[in-house]
Amino acid sequence: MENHDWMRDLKLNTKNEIIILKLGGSLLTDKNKPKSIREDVIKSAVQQIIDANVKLILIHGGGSFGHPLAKQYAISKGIDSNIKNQIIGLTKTHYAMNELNSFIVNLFLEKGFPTLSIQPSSIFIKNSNDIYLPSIDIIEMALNLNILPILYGDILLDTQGSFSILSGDQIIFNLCASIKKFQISKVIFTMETDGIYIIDKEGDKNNPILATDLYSNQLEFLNLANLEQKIDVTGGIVGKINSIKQICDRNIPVQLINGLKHNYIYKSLKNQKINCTNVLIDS
Ligand code: IP8
Repeated sequence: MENHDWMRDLKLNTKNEIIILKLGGSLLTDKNKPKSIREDVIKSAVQQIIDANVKLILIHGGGSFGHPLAKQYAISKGIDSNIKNQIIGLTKTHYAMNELNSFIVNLFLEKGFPTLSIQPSSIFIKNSNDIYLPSIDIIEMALNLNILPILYGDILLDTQGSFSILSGDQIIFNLCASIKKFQISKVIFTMETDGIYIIDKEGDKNNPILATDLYSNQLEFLNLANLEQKIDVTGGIVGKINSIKQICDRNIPVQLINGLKHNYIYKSLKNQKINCTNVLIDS
């Protein structure tokens, strides 16, 4: 019999694994109408997370809550005295994100599921181009207590006397770099499509195909099909691919799934097979 490394198996099985799940803002809200919630979609996502009952960190995006205000007051460009009421616009953007977050947190509470809402603008700091997370302790302590930490795209204050927007994707990347007490088994991005669509070399431009399994080193060479930009102040599909690359550089696989498809969030959390884009780590 082959010499089996049981100790290694044991270590693998007892790993303290967590998943990071991002619910995209354009999935949760109607981007055509400011501050409009897609209640059925959010309720279904919350129920699937509760049913899956796995250790995770939940991040949600801004959609029609954060993005229109961030755009109106040019928050991501930083302080600008030419923009009337920009500081009040900054705080309005933060408040709008809190409103969306409270709606989600309340749904968990109604079902008796413990969550802790963590305001990213209170724990992240910007210094020039760098984003810092001085302490990960609160998040790790919540996970230890089996409380679901929920974070969201937010405003970001800068030590240089300015500010910016902190997207859910930037939060995820920082968490991947900072979490030490848990092993992140994968990051799931939930969107309104099945994943990344590409056009084959000789392929028909009008007939894009879903890239189901990709290696992270293929990401920069993709012939992307879904390039259309949304109202997103933080970057569309190209921005998403950059975030995925950074996560994969930390040896964490990424899955892009359709949050509108029946039970896909549940199935992804339970590692069941679904039609989606899997970004695997190249060896
Ligand atoms: O939707 C942006 O977060 P995202 C948050 O994850 C704001 O990019 C405040 C616009």
